[in-house]
Amino acid sequence: MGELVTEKHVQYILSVEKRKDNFESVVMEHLRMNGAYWGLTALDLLGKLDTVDVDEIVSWIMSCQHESGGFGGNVGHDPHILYTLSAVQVLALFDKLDVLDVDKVTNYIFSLQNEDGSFSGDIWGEIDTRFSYIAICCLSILHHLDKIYVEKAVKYIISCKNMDGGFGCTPGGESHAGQIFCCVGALALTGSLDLVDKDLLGWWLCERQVKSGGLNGRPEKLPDVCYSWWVLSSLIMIDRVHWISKEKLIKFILDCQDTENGGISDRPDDAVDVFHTYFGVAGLSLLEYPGLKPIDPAYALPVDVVNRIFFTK
Ligand code: GRG
Ligand code: ZN
Repeated sequence: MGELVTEKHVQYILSVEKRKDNFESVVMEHLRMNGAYWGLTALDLLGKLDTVDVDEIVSWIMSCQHESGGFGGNVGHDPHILYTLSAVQVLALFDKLDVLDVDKVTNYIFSLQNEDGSFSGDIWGEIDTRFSYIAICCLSILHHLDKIYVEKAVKYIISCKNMDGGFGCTPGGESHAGQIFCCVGALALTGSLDLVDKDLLGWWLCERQVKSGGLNGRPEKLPDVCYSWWVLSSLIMIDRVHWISKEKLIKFILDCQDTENGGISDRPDDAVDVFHTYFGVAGLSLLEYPGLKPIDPAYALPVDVVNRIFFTK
């Protein structure tokens, strides 16, 4: 089995951060804030966060903040809760949370909570359990979970639980590993994991491992490196990670590397991108692959960053 080509991945991530004129950057323009989170968290897990210009990134992040308190995907773009979490996470990586006007950000998040406890992603109102997770994760990082109706938020998430033990994006929505990560993560962060049927959900999640060792996001679907994050982090949070083969999953992720130019793809021999590079590295970190910093499965941030948030003050 090959090894993780750490140095190549570092070079790949740094090159994508800088490039402004290639296809991937054009596609990524409106999600640059998410891209920054994926790339920079991967760099940190690889032990190379010190290779970037912190001040430049922090001032770019702050220039993406809207007067409502939310962040856009790039300068001048509309705010959305998706980019707001990425902005807060990147500031946490750099230990720069103190540049934030915490009331402004937390008021923005609270403004998105609905009567039934759910969250909209922005003023246009789309509701999804992704946004429940994001709201809870963001507020928890900012020590302000008390700003929202937590009990109602938990109740809404539970209303999205299915007979198979999984969770969907709204009540009655099909179980999908991505939504399961969001719901289990939100329940973990609010101390409500007792509301999950761990054996039933663990069974559904471990069935996501296919012959090649990779994980898919739903029955009958193809395996994809990003599910090494969505599925594995959920299995860890409910304490059932020993129900899959870690060795086979490590091999699958390593097989998705571009060993020449760096980067990780969704499946072996596909084109690499920053999203799958991050989730491949994050998955390997959860699998305790040597040389990587450990990552927290609920906050999706390196464990040392989470410890700094909660144990220094
Ligand atoms: C901090 C890690 C982190 C996340 C923030 C945005 C978010 C919260 C979570 C997204 C969860 C989610 C729904 C992930 C799934 C993404 C994905 C690969 C969707 C593809 O779905 P399909 O149906 O593909 O197009 P399949 O794999 O089913 O064929
Ligand atoms: Zn994917």
